[in-house]
Amino acid sequence: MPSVYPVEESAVSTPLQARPGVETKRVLCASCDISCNVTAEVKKGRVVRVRSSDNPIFRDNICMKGIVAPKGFAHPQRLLQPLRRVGERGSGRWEEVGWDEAMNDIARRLRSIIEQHGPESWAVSESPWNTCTDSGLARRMMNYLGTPNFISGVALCAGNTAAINRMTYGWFPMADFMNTECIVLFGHNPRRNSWVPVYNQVRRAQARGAKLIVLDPRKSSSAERADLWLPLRAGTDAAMCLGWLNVILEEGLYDRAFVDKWTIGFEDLRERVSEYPVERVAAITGCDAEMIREAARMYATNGPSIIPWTPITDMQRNSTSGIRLHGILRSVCGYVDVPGGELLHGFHPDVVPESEIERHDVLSEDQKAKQLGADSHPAFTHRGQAAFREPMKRVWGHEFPNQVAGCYMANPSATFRAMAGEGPYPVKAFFALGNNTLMSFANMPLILRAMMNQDLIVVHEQFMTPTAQLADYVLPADSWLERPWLHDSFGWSSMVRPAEKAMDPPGACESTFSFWRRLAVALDREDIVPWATLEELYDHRLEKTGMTFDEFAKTYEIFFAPAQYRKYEKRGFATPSGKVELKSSVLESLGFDPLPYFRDDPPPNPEYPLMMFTGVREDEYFQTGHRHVPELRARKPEPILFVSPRTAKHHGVREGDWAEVSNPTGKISLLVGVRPAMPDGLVRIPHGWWKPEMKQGAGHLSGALTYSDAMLCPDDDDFLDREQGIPHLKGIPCRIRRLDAAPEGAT
Ligand SMILES: Nc1nc2c(c(=O)[nH]1)N[C@H]1C(S)=C(S)[C@@H](COP(=O)(O)OP(=O)(O)OC[C@H]3O[C@@H](n4cnc5c(=O)[nH]c(N)nc54)[C@H](O)[C@@H]3O)O[C@H]1N2
Ligand SMILES: Nc1nc2c(c(=O)[nH]1)N[C@H]1C(S)=C(S)[C@@H](COP(=O)(O)OP(=O)(O)OC[C@H]3O[C@@H](n4cnc5c(=O)[nH]c(N)nc54)[C@H](O)[C@@H]3O)O[C@H]1N2
Ligand code: SF4
Ligand SMILES: [Mo]
Repeated sequence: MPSVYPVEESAVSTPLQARPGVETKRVLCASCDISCNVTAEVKKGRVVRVRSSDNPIFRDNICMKGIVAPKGFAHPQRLLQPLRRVGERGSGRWEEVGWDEAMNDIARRLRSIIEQHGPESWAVSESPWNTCTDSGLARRMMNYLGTPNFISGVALCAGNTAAINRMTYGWFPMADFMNTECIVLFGHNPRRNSWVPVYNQVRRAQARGAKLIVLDPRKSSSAERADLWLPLRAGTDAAMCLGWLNVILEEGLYDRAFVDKWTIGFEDLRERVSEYPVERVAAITGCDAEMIREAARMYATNGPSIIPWTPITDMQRNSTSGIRLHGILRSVCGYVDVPGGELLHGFHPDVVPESEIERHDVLSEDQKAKQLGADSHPAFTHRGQAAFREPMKRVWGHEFPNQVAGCYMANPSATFRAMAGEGPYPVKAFFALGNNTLMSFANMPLILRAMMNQDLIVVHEQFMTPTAQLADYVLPADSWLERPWLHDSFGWSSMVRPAEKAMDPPGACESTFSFWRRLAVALDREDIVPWATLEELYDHRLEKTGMTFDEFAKTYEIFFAPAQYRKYEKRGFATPSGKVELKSSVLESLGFDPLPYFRDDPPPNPEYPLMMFTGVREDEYFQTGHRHVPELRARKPEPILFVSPRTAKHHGVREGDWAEVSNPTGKISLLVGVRPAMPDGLVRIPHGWWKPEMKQGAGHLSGALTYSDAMLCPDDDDFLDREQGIPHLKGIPCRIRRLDAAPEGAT
């Protein structure tokens, strides 16, 4: 997702290298969430090959998931027709219906649920990088119909970070890889087949002499190439940052002029930070004190430095403090909105942002107040973000600027509880678009109960995922090769990139745009989605450029607003004080500690002596997807956990054994991989495993109950971040035991 391209002005297209009989299209790969510019080769109306872009800016950016996409989308298991459930929920029996019939019935049932329980009884989960063409329409539909209960995969990844970053300096910044002198990766591990553009930029920066600091409990491939590797204990990132700040403030390595003029709360921060002397931080993190000092000095004196956004901080007990601490480090060192530092872009001034399509102004204050989780964990809900309305308008020209879809969300755990009948009011209708909800949050047993308790579940999908298996309607989705896209970087940067449609969708597959348009029409509310086609909506968003989408896509591969630095000198920061809030007035007014802190693990439980973290991002798959693609599956047929040789020995497991990992939340089975790079006592669990070839329907769910990491992730208070209510996925007690027999479905 980050902007890692060496252009600051709008860049014009490079001619495509055509081969005889082959048509070439410029597309954006959406097989993961980083959206590389790639080229699709089309023969007789079908994409026959995906290759890298001809533009030198993008040429190195492609991975195996992008290359294999045409085969993956042509797979016999691809959903091609709308399906309606027959029999019990999860019975695995379906009948084919037409889109019109499906949408009319969905509209009728949704209307009746809303009449009976209120609009807030309808919740939607959607991940923007999968649905792409939504353009903010899910939120728009929900806002017009009156429900605040939107959740998303972004609650655990970048969306929540966006919302928390604002608490410090009023926007979610983008790291300037091109000009930086020092890169700090808090756990993040981009590779050749994992976020390849970020990987390439880290390599390029290192090649021109930039330093690399990696903080990771295990020796990752990034750690191997780092100038400094700090093997911190999982889940202690916030404490590490407090230690760095201690060094930076004590040794006077911060940017005094910036701090004096542009920040508030510095003395309070200094006092808080003094509670974390390096020796204490060394004890918490398990890292050498001298190394902590060295890293802090390198970050502060070798600048401009960047701490590129990392998902690792998004998923910890101290996520809010951790994210804030990254912002505070950037700020006190003077790296905000300067070349080589972290840039506050704002939206592109000539393109209507998705936020404007979303129309958060339409949802009444009463309905906003009903957003699930807003009372206990408000940080990214409407309540938590309300204080930014005026400052955002002042600085960025929008009252509700959403970034990475994450700034006005309901809390996922609270939403699942309400769906299960354990909330302040019932949620009885649930729509999932481009999100395998059941497996993509914590406490899968709860999500399962929640789904089984619904009156209406609608899933818009390419494949029969475990989530789809529980639906009333499964509607067939198009793919990124089969639709145009106007990609505005999810509002994170001012960079806008168009993608051409390379081929027609197969069967009755349709886009998310089309789904929302159809729903609006079926509800007799065409006024909510007044654009008849996706292209019409894009034309509307591009009006200021004087071009249609078609013309725009032929002219630009990348469209940037000219870079401007230190914009705060004109309008201040988009915080209530107009300054960088080292002490957050917003957190304070919400009743939380306004200063960053470290909350340690709950007391150890001798029954669960090991710690696990989820997150092996396998090169072959994106999250819970892709397991059906034979070329990819052949490379990685089974889910594998990783442990150190000593831990394996101590717990009686060997390389290639099947083992059960369990804790009070649930249990799953995985193959054992013994890796010297793992520290003792830590178990690394792969995310997102199910097996599309296994039996479908409730009770089976194609192996999700046997293999999904979400079965092991708790969401009780000890394992939720206080301010956001985000689950701690980086340090969960567990135990492992060898299994005598392989589980069902093992190869
Ligand atoms: N091929 C492929 N690429 C992907 C994805 C995919 O599914 N497949 N997913 C994409 C997505 S959505 C994301 S979010 C990114 C995530 O990608 P990465 O940022 O690479 O995330 P992970 O692989 O989960 O973990 C990265 C590192 O964090 C370390 N780590 C674990 N716990 C902690 C901790 O508590 N603190 C610190 N500092 N480090 C810790 C792990 O040892 C690991 O080396 O990858 C993206 N790229
Ligand atoms: N337990 C647990 N939960 C996690 C994580 C974890 O490690 N553990 N990781 C978190 C992270 S980092 C992230 S990024 C999120 C990821 O969350 P998501 O991005 O929502 O990923 P998935 O849940 O795998 O679901 C994506 C689904 O979208 C479908 N899809 C793909 N393209 C399209 C399309 O064009 N249209 C439609 N309609 N559907 C499409 C795919 O088939 C797939 O089933 O999950 C988060 N949740
Ligand atoms: S890294 Fe791979 S899967 Fe992700 S967008 Fe790029 S080519 Fe596609
Ligand atoms: Mo992610």
